[in-house]
This record gives sequence, structure tokens and C-alpha cells, in this order.
Amino acid sequence: MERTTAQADRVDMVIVGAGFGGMYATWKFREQGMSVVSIEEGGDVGGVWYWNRYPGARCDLLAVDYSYGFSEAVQQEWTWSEQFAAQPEILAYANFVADRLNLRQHYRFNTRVFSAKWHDARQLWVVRTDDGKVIEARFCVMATGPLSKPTDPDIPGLARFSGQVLRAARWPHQPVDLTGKRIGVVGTGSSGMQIIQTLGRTDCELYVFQRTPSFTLPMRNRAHSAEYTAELKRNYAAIREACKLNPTGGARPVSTRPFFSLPPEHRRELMEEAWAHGGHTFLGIFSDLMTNAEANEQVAEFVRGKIAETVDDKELAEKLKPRGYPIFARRPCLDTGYYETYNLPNVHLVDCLADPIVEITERGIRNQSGETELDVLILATGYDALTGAMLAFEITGREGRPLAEKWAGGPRSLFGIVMEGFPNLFMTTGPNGPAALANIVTISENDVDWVARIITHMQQSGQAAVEATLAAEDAWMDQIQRLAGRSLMTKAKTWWVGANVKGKPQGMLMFTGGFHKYREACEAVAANGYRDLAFQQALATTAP
Ligand code: N01
Repeated sequence: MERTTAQADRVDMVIVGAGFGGMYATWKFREQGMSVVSIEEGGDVGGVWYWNRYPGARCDLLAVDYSYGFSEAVQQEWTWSEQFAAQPEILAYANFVADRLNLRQHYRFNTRVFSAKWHDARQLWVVRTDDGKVIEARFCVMATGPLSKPTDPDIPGLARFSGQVLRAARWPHQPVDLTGKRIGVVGTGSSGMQIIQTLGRTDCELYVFQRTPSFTLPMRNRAHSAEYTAELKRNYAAIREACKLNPTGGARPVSTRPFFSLPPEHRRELMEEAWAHGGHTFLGIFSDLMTNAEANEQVAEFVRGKIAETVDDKELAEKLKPRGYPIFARRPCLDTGYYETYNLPNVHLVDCLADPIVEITERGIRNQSGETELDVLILATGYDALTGAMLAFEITGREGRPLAEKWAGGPRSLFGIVMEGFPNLFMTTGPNGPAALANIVTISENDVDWVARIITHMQQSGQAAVEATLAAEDAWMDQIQRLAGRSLMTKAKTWWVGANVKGKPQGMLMFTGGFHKYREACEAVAANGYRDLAFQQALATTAP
């Protein structure tokens, strides 16, 4: 590695993150002949799967989809044991990829980025890390992930609690013995539900502090047979192609049938079939689920009916039924016996809508009606999503402009990848792409490949820096707004619209048009002669 001054290392590219985006970027740009330094706060690779080791953690996207397609060696040598992989298997996969592709040599683990500043005259990024090191790089890739900055709940008294506090998003690396404990779980999103359905079946007293009930569908996970795996490995090329053309970035069924185009009994039959089949099949049976409020409500009512059939105590079933927002306007969860958990005598629901939490005390949680004493408090209260990780450190662009200023009204960029005013800074699965609405791995591969093509173009045409034009960025953001305006996805208070963090700008700023359309838009940039991008020639002042 070259040293330009007494303090700074000089490389072609700095990559932040060792999740799926960062690992792929590290491989891709190294293969493109660039010198790369990759930085990761965690102690090893895996991103969210490195941190989220809570009981029952599992990905609710098919493992086959939620894995890299860029390396034939990786996909042939790795074998998934079941349809929906659990966290240890996904983390083992990340480690396998790092070993197989020799990625760790580029990483500085246990290191946080402190600031990243663009130097106008030298046309490079100056990146400072918390160990006092400085790296200068022509390019910066922020693979910081949409869900990597956890948030604690806005409840007074957390520091007062004398028991053990565990966070889903920062679960201890050593086993935690919860046998016989009185455990409180705050949060019933994807993380909370997985914890509840897992711990509820163990020897403990489990108190679920539910504010907003979430909808969940049965996962019906299955082990892969040897024949299935062999078939899969023969067909990977076709599967990856199908993922690229799918709105979800996964190989999932997509319907062209509007809900009301079918008679009621046929609709019911399709819903029953999808329910019995499990997974996200249910989301793909009608084409207008997220645009027709009446259709959405009928589907929601079907699911509420399933809750009533499953939960023995009718009063309890009513409390678990989500109401007041469209189904799938909060991220759909997939469960394994979630509602059945509430039939167990050791599982207790505290309905925080009817009986709000007042404070956390030394002994437990106090709701309006009284105190629940706890030994352990588990927080599954979500993330400062989409923008939290990028705004957690200082990023300064052209002419000294802070990113926090550019994003004061919410994140703005072209595709969630590149921004006006921030030359040679790229994001993977950034906030204005499909981000958390489609398969993160497919999006990561798309984004990194897109950046690689732009850099190749720059090398061929002798350009030193690139950013989005303001016109292209505005047009993209307008398109996001137009699409969001037609979708029911904006009609619930969730992290999708920034509603879970106090003071955060509100609104759907992810692209809701589907991964396939997003990919088409990315592809169109080169086809249109790069007019959406503004390039800078090398300046006379630029250091060699
Ligand atoms: O977080 P969330 P998550 N008092 O924001 C509650 C991905 N993921 O970590 O809705 C009481 O969804 C809050 O209640 P409310 C996936 O994309 C995937 O579960 O604000 N409750 C809510 O119930 C997912 O969407 C997988 O009323 C409080 C919960 O905390 C994303 O990560 C697994 C509260 C937060 O839910 C985030 O999921 C896990 C308070 N003061 C995660 N403050 C899989 O692939 C917050 N809450 C399976």
C-alpha cells in the first residue's frame, strides 16, 4: 500500500461494510485491478448476520435467492440445508465466501469510520477511522446496509433496570442462559416475532409487550433433499436470471390477476392454497394487493380469520389481530407457529395499545395498569433504517457540503447509488433504491456491477470523478414520489417511511416500482450515453 504523507495510506478505493454488499464490492473491485481497503465495525464478515444472533434468527427470503450469483465456484461448492436458512448457516456462508475468495486480507475489522471528506483540489476522499488512521482513496463505496443502526425504544428508565438487557441487533456472542427467567420482549416486528416464537417454547415466563400487532404468514420451512440440491445447482444460471427480472429480486411467483377479477370462492381457494404452501407465495397471488385498498382489506380479513382459528382464547386473538393499516404496509413476516405460541401457559401478551407502557423501572416494565417484574428485558425495537448508518459519521462532499445538510429533508440520490455533490461516492442498497423492499443480495450485485461499469467507463474516457446530475437525481426522486403515491405501502407507521425514529423526515423514499424496473433504470444510464452523470476531468492540482 502506497503512503502519500506521514499519516495517510493511499489506495484506489475504500469500502465500508462487510455485509453482502461490502464483501461483493471488495471482490469485484479487486478483480478490476484496484487496490482496496475495506473497513468493518464488527469483528468479522457477515454484516447484519454477524450482529443479529438472537434466538430464532432466520432469513425469511429463500436461501437460494438470498445468496450470491456472481461466483459459480461459490454457488456450486456451498450447499444450503433448508429453504429458509437460520442465522448460523448464513453467517457460515459469509465466512465460506470470505475464505473461498480470500477477502479478509483487505479488511480492517473492529474499526469504525469516523469521517469521510472529499478533497476538491486533489479529487480524492480522505477517510479517517477511530483508530486514528487516515486513508486517501479516489473512490468510496458505502456498503453500510439499510438496517444496521439499532434503536432503543423511546421509553423512560431503561438505564434504571437492574436485570439483564439484551438487544436483538447486538446479541451476545456467547450463549445466554435464559432458563427459568421472567423475560420481557418489547417489539413485535420480524425480530421480535422470531424471538417470541422461539423463547415461548422454552422453560421461561415470557411477557410480550405488543404495541402494534404485525401480520405474519406461515413460513413452512423445509429441508432440502439431495435431489433438490442437485437440481438447484444444475439450474443456478436460470434462477439468477429469473431473480433479475422479478420485482422482488427473488424467484417468486408474480400475478397479473386483480383481486376482484375472480369470484369470491376462487379467491378464497387461492388464499387457502398459498397459506398451506407457506412462504411469500401469498404475496404473489393478486396483482393489486398494494394498490386496491378494498382488495387489501379482504386479504387482511382472511389472515385475521386464521389468527382467530389458531389462538384458543378469543379475547387474546382479538388483541393479536392487526387493524388500522393495510396488510403488507408493514414488512410481511414469516413465522413458524407464532400465533400458536400464545396458546402456551407461560406466554403472556401485554397489550400496550390498550395499556401503554409508562416507564422501565428497576424491576421491570410499568404499564398504566401496573408493573411486570422481569429478570431479562429483550429489545427488538428496530433500526434507524436506510439513512442511520450513513449519517452516523461525518460525510462531506464537494465544496465542503455535509451529507446531513443534503439529506436534511430525507435522503436524495440517483438510484440510492450516486449523489449530486458527492463525487466518486457510491452506496449499495442505498435509501432511494428498492433497498429493503427487494432481495438485498440481488440489489447489492446490481449496484456494485453498475458502479464497476461506471468506473471502467471513466478509466476508458480519462475521467477523474463522477456524480449524479441534479436533474437526474430530481427526476428519480419525482418518480419515487409518483410511485409511492399509488401504493398502500405508505399507509402504516413503520421504518419504511421513517415513522419509528423521532424527528426523522417522513415519507416513502425507497423505489416501490420493483427490482426489475429499478434494474432497467440503472441499465438505461449507459444506453443513454451517461447524460444522467456529471464527470470531472483530472485537475492540474490532482496528486498522481
Ligand atoms: O424492527 P421493526 P425489527 N414501545 O421496526 C416496537 C428486517 N428483519 O428489528 O410498530 C413499544 O420492524 C415497534 O412497535 P410499533 C426486516 O426488514 C428481517 O423487528 O412502533 N414497542 C415494533 O413492533 C424488518 O422489517 C428478518 O408500534 C416499541 C418493533 O418495536 C426489519 O429488519 C428478521 C417501542 C420494531 O419492529 C426490522 O425488523 C429480523 C416502544 N417505545 C429483521 N418502540 C427476517 O428476515 C419500538 N417498538 C426474518
